[in-house]
Amino acid sequence: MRLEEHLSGCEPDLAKLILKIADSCKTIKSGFMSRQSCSDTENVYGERQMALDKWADEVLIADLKASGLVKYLASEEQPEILEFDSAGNFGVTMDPLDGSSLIGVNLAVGTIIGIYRGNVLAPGNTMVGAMYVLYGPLTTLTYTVKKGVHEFVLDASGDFVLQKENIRIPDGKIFAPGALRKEYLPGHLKWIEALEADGYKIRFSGSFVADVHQILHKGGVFTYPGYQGNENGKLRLLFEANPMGFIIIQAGGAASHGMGDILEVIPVKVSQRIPIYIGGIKEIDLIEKFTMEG
Ligand code: AFP
Repeated sequence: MRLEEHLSGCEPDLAKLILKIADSCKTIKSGFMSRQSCSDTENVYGERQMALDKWADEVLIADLKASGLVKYLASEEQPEILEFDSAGNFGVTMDPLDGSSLIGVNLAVGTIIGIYRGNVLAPGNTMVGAMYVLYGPLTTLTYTVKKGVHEFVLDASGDFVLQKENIRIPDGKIFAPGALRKEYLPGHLKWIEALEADGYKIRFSGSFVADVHQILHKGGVFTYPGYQGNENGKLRLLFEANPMGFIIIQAGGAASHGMGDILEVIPVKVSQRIPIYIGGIKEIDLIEKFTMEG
């Protein structure tokens, strides 16, 4: 089944928006080849290339502006929320190319999207949909509109076709821990030691979207915690934590900042950072217990 057909039961404008973003992601995917995956360097023809993350940002901004569906657009690459003169009223958050520092070493990267009605400076639990596209050996698109989490793969004819429907996060013993161990806060260290004692294996690629995708399929937990000197961690609430947390929660998992649900946080600024724990409910319950104990 193609993505268009799968979205046929969805509210028409929301379906159109998801399809528009899917098309933009196909353009981004083609850019990895045509733009020689260079980052502010010269390609084989001696032409100067714009960094792929900045180019992907321009592709999405242009497409979403032209769609007439989006009024507010917040991008990790832009300092302010963009506002379009549009008939539609969707708000979109985007990380155009998460993990972009890995492009040079050919590891998986992705595009992360959150969809709101109206402004995006709102708690994650007001999202009406979220999706990500992962550019790995295959290009996959995972979306939710609060009716399950579904995954599509880009086939040779350029269509996203259904690969897995109603994904549920399984039990698993993988952990993807960001930040430096010597800078862990006490509750976090205790939690990491508990996971290690329980036989959890490390799988951390440096690409949040790829690491969370693996957790969605194999179980376990991703974390980029707050750490000494940076109690809010590294990753962004609007662009990374909320959309991926929303998807994992829809798949039966949980998303926490260590003290409670990430999706309940009221953002105060676009670039807000937040400690992240995303994955299975039992791992999230445990970190919240350890964090509360101090
Ligand atoms: P880039 O987009 O600059 O590559 O950053 C990726 C990222 O935001 C996220 O995808 C990773 O989980 C995290 O940074 C990795 O951070 P460290 O480099 O500190 O491990």
